[in-house]
Amino acid sequence: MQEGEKIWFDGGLVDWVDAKIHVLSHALHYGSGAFEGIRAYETDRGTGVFHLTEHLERLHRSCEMYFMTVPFSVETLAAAVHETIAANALRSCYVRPLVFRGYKELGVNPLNCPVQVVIAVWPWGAYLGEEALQKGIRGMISSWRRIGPNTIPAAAKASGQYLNSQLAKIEAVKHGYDEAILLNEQGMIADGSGENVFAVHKGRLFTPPTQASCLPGITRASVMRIADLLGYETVERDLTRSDLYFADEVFLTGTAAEVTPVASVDDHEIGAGPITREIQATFFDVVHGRHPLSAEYLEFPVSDRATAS
Ligand code: PPE
Repeated sequence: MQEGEKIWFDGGLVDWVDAKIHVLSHALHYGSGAFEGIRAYETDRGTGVFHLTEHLERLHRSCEMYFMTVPFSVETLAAAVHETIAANALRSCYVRPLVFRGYKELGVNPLNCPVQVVIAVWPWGAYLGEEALQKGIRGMISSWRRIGPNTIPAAAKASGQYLNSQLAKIEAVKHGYDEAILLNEQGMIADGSGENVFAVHKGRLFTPPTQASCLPGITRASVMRIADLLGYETVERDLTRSDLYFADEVFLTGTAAEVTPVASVDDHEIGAGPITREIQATFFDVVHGRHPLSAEYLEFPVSDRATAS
């Protein structure tokens, strides 16, 4: 990770090296946090943050699941994100807001622990490697099942969820694959360890519904809209692992992963196909401010908005 200058911590900027917490913080022991992954992209109008408000609204919802009252409004956090990007002099970056239970007492009951908020930004290139964006990754169906609606609900992007993702990712990497795809308890495709999954079959897109225990991805929703504009219908329905093996194309979506083709699943060759490429190219046009959807999807600091109008 490339070290930056400043991190926003509980209401103001502190030096990167001073953004520290106590080792007995509740979140460290029990996973009691919720976070977001957001990307900011360089455009002709300056740095635009992709779906900033929507990400922060999801963060507020994730916290509500665990009765963590976020001490800052979505508007305050949005301004803080722009402020943190500017303070680190970055034109494009990954943005990581994290809300967590801090230091007061230990024991599973989190309710007496303070709720703290940090926002960090850093440059983060292609999540699964530059080559993956072109050629696609090697995916593996994990032997680990995805957390479910009555264990740890996927709809809240909580820190503790990612132990499930880590088990799957470790298994995939140790077996020589790039990424894990998890099935839910019913045996249907749920999610990648950090991405949503799409299959292309005869010119139509298929993706698991949110009831299948996938994260309701913001990139997923954006890609469905982009696909629609390009004339491709998306069907949300349960997918089996063989639906992926027999698909014409498979790709992953996520803030970090953007639109990444899947070249094979469990060694069944699929290859990066033309519809994935078209959607990926349009997605990059949108995020870099070169598409009619950019105006709706990218958010700029309020002062820039005033200058631009
Ligand atoms: N599923 C999972 C399990 C997931 O973690 C992500 C995001 C998505 C789907 C896609 O959601 P969205 O970003 O709203 O399109 N994963 C974040 C964290 C990755 C990490 O390694 O950290 C991300 O992409 O920022």
